[in-house]
Amino acid sequence: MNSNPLSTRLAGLELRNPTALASGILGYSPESLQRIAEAGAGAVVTKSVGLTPRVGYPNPTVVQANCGIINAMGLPNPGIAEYASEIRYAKTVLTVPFIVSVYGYSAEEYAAVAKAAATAGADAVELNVSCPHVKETGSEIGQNPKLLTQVIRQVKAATSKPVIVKLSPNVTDIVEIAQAASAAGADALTAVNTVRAIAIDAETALPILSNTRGGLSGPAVKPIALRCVYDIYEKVKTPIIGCGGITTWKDAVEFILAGASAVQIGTALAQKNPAVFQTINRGITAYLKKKKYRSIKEIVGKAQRN
Ligand code: RRO
Repeated sequence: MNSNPLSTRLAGLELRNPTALASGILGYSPESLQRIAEAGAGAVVTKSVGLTPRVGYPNPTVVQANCGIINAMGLPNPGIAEYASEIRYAKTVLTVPFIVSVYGYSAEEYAAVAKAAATAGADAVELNVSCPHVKETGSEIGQNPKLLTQVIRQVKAATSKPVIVKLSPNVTDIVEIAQAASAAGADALTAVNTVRAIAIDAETALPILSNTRGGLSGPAVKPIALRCVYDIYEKVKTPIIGCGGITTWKDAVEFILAGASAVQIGTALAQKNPAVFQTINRGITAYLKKKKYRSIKEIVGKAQRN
């Protein structure tokens, strides 16, 4: 019998616990990703990388909102050719599964970047088909089941590594999108990316972010993300990674009860410190013990009514 009640097998990856660093929070540096592993994360996800470098949007790119933050970074990244050597190095440093987030402007580009990341040593790729505010990529692909299917099929054909698909909450029916991703061969679904939002400065009478609109994350979006996980689990068999405002062990347990096999933590890390991973893992362990469950596997989807 497995003696670690927190261990999770997901998309072919063995996680010592169900908490992972969400994409976009700590960038790309292998050392800072390993610090998060040492603080207790069961896996780490990089910021999204594309085929060619991108500068991103000018400042301001982040603004504090009530119970969360709104960002429009604009996908700043070094491009996969430069990042591939960091991926190779990261594999010698990292002690937990290493997931590289990738994006592209076409199915071919997603496949090329995913292949390069996997060849360099990524344990899995997470397809960013949900960035809410960069044209011709992200959610423009992830809200279109046909395009999404093409992207996932081409990525699956280009690599044998697990393919995780990060979904957008900014759609009419997330279940339809999750079903398309699952049918196209996604090994896991991350639900969800940020919620489209805006902040306005009454003094200047202008939007605060240089890009005008951005994506809201943090506790404000938790009930939306939780509903997305619940809805997907009800209809789709592919494993789910919950993401959206998870700050405490109770938040994490709620996502697992809704149907998540693992959770990603982002904004809580930006607002607290890396100890949040250990605090959440300890809390989940205490909950399992108190409720007399032997492992988290026993509670995945337990809140579903049918
Ligand atoms: O870089 C960003 O502005 C960004 C991305 Br790629 C994303 O997927 N989600 C988000 O809120 N911001």
